[in-house]
Amino acid sequence: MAVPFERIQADFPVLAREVHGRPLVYLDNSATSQTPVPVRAAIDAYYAQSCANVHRGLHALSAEATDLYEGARDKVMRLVGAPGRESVVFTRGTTAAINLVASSWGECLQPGDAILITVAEHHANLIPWQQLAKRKGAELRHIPLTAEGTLDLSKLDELLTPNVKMVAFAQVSNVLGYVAPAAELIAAAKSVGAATLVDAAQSVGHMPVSFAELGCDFLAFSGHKMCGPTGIGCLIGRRELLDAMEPIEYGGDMIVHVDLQNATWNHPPYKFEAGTPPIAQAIGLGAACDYVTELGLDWIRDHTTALCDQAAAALSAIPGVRVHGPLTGRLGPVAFSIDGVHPHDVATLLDGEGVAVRAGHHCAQPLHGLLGAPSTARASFYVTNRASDIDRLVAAIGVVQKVFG
Ligand code: C6P
Repeated sequence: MAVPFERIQADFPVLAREVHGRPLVYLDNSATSQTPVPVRAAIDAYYAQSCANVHRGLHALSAEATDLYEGARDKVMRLVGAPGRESVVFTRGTTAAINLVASSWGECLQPGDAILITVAEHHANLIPWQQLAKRKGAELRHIPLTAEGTLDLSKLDELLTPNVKMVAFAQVSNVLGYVAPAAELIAAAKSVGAATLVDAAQSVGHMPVSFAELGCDFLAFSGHKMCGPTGIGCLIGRRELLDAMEPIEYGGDMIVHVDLQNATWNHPPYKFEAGTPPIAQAIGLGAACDYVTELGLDWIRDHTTALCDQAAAALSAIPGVRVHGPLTGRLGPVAFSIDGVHPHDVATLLDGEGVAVRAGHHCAQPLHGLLGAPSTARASFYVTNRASDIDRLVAAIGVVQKVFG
């Protein structure tokens, strides 16, 4: 069911503010989404009433904080269909989750093994595998793109040889906005016995995502792109793999027994959560899980896709403007270039009109090399947007083109 914009306005007071004397149009959601009142209230309630460390104290506040923190884990488990709460590891974000897998699971790689990713990956799902491949004498292979800017699976059989041990890809590209054929990729990876990691930074909280239904081995995402706070994300992992993996950080809470020479590890997820965790942030993430569930993940996906389709059509109809990636079916980001104008100038002039977009390589430098544009401007849509935001974007692009003649 459609969510009325009045409800969204009430939940996101920031939408009423002005920047540079113009009403704000926030189109940088793929970088970080806005934070609704219920999420901020959950964080505030922890600090106001239950602020204490978790898993340690025998006093009431510590017990409350532990319940809130572990309750957030249950909410994440339900949102993404994780097989159990021990499969939900809290991390700093997607980047930390993928690095954890590459550093720990990656130890099983041998010289001559291969890792398969795509040419469109965010650096967070590229550099950890590059470094692992170098360390282990493994090969890093890449799935190419079609001319339209979606994944080209026509050569998958050639790329997916039996020595491929990991297939890792973004479920939604943070530049091209396509939704990857995740089920097909995971099934193909399984057919050669490869493990799979889904970078769900741009998909969890944007569409229904189920770890169980996908059948992948690892899933990584961040709180701050799905109405949650910064500084928190998750690695969802298959229990057998998490059991077999070594921790990559050592300290409090991740042990069972320590003597002066040796230590034994706690079970997952605690084995991977050394030290005081981001307690308030995890509680905020739990509230964000409630929030996106209440709005409805089908509605969020349909609403966002409809806005992306409209934006891609409107932008590509402007002479001198080029949209990168498919014109339909995108989920969130719409990257574009304006002839003769540097994307940083585009973003600066749009900001002057009250329209917030991102410009740069969006942490996907190799992809931008392939696009033939060292950087692009990117408008990205989410629950806080409506069709009139596209009108404001188009009008502001008119101003940019006027300034640059
Ligand atoms: N992309 C963007 O503006 P972190 O920074 O760890 O929360 O998320 C990293 C990350 C991983 N994968 C994908 C597909 C992503 O989009 C991101 C973050 C932001 O596009 C910030 S660079």
